[in-house]
Amino acid sequence: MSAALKNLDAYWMPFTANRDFKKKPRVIKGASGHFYTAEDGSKLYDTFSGLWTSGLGHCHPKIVEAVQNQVATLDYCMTFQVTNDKAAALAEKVAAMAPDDMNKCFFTNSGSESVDTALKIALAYHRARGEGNRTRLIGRERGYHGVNFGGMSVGGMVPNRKAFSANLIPGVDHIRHTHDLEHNAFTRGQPAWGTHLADDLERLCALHDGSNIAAVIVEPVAGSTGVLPPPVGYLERLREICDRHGILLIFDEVITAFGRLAKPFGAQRFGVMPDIITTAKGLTNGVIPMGAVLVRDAVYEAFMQGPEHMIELFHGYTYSGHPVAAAAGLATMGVYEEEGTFEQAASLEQHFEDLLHSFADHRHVIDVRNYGLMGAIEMAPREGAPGARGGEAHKKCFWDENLVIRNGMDTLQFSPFLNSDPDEMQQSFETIRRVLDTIE
Ligand code: PXG
Ligand code: PLP
Repeated sequence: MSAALKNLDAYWMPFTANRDFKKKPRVIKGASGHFYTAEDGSKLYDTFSGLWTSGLGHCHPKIVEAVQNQVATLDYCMTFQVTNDKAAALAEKVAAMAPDDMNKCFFTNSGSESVDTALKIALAYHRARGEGNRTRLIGRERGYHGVNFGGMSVGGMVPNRKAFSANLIPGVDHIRHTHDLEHNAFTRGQPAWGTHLADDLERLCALHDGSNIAAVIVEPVAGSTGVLPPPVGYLERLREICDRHGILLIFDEVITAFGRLAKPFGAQRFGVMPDIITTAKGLTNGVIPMGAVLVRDAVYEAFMQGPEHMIELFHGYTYSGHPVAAAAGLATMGVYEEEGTFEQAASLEQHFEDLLHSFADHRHVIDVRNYGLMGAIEMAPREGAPGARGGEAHKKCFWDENLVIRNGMDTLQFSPFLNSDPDEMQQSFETIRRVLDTIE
């Protein structure tokens, strides 16, 4: 490590095996396009677009320029009772990209904040309409909705919840997830089996009475848990059940928005209209932290009553609508349009799917899943050591092959750049196969 970085003692790294990492650290100090640069100057190809964040590649010159200009023009501006031109322009831009009558945009600083904001909007919406009895929130097993208390509670990631079990917010239930190897292994795209699992929601409506349920939150394609595309007709059925019972449907699109599914929003790809959409990540290409919650006109209008001088929603973050983040967001939306990024993402899907599914014959592999530019290769766990095989694959790629991949336990996840070079993509999968061949 460099002289300046003698060790990482002071640094408590997020979602990391700290002791293991610090035994043999390798720190990134730069990035450009599709590659990171390590401290020793070596270049690492990034198969994960940051952390699902950076679909346009790293240090895109147009976004860099916009951020540099903005930070020298208006570095910060309160957005409570005052606001700035960039936040206003980005809200207009993103609302215009959103489906149908989803025209209002509330800014946050991350996906976790977007989720907690959406849950609060859902609860306050029903109360504003005189249905304050609608307090229950429904999530899904294996769902990931960030790490704040609301999102953790509706989320279904067991290790993320385990230490906080007694303090999860009350009044939350979960429908089942849709992962079933017996029926769905090696499906390309949406599985045909599993649509009926949406009926779990009907069961919870019967149990609690639907009139007590405020909202259901799902990822259109579950990402963090290892890429679970929705069964054919599943999201449609959730929408129908929500309509029947007056429940708000929230799509958590922190991963699926902004081109990952070759459309501005997954809602458009699936043709299913939610009431609220949460976003982050691709909103600024990961350059500056920012999230946004989009709501349909009817949701917003429900709040716009009472005396006009009064605040309608007692919620907001110091950095909601930060001008530098918003400038990054505007530049990102500009590049998506100018470079035809979403069309480019669409044109890469078949190649990506074929590369992923070429692993179906590998001795370790028990499932391959994909949708849009989201993909996963699930390996069988090693006897008595779940996660070891995936961890070893990650380390070998990182250390021996200068390739950054992401593993959740024994599932390798892929989030290629929306503007990937097909040959680079192929090369990265050839490397991964070589690595998987060498590990037990
Ligand atoms: N909702 C969804 C659907 C997400 O994917 C969040 C909320 C939380 O966003 P923030 O910005 O607070 O992290 C996410 C984040 C992985 C991985 O390995 C995915 C996420 C975060 C960390 C790891 O797939 N997604
Ligand atoms: N804690 C204290 C003491 C604060 O004053 C504030 C904001 O003013 C917060 C927490 C919340 O911070 P943020 O708005 O950045 O989420």
